[in-house]
Amino acid sequence: MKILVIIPTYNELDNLPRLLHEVLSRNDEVNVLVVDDNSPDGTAAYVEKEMQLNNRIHLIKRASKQGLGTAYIAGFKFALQNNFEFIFEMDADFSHDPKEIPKFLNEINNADLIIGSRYITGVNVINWPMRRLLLSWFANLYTRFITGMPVHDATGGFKCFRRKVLEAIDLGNIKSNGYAFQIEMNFKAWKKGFKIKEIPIIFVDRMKGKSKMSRKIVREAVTMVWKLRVKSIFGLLN
Ligand SMILES: Nc1nc2c(ncn2[C@@H]2O[C@H](COP(=O)(O)OP(=O)(O)OP(=O)(O)O)[C@@H](O)[C@H]2O)c(=O)[nH]1
Ligand SMILES: [Mg+2]
Repeated sequence: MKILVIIPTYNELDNLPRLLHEVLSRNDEVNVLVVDDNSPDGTAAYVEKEMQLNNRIHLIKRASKQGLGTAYIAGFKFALQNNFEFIFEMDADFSHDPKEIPKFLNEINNADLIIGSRYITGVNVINWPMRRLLLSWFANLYTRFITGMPVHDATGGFKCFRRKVLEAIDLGNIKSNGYAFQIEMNFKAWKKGFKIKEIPIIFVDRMKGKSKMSRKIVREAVTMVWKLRVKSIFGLLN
């Protein structure tokens, strides 16, 4: 069983040392790929140092900040080239608890994509300001309504894909980069008939480092759900 946890980073030096330890120490079969966008805080240099001590750590260094979506696409391509079977998406900021990884691996036996969901058992979000929580919650209601996709947390970023899902999706044709990226991947997997399962997670707001959320990312998601719906109606989704 080859497992890869992809962690995109931009200035996560405050979080990454402990996160890498927690992810890698729990399961010998887990590899980690950090996709860093030339973080000014030296995140990549730290990873390079750790790579010398542990061959389960991998790094893709990109020249500048290019967004979460393209970072994951680069990570997915690495996963496919290197024969990984189970591929995780995970944030670096401890919003996603490494202890949950075994649960995902257990559930993926009966599904193709596992989504860690903040909204299937009430609202499992800790320390978010009410404004941010409402935005996320309504964004998910809106997404479900427009796309018809039976997913309660379509914007979440703690997920595990089976390799065949990533093989089936045209990664060169993924258009979105922020939260919309998560929606687009889920929607395409769902439309291709893959089995998606949501499992409850508790999401904790970042304690350290800075948020990279922006209005642009929200706007992108608002229009993307319509594009996905229209394309799928006309059979143009690939
Ligand atoms: N490589 C790369 N990683 C990014 C980029 N933007 C965000 N990230 C990483 O993606 C993950 C999620 O980003 P966050 O800033 O936590 O975004 P968020 O979870 O929506 O917002 P907060 O938790 O409030 O900060 C983190 O590990 C970030 O370091 C980017 O442009 N490039
Ligand atoms: Mg975060």
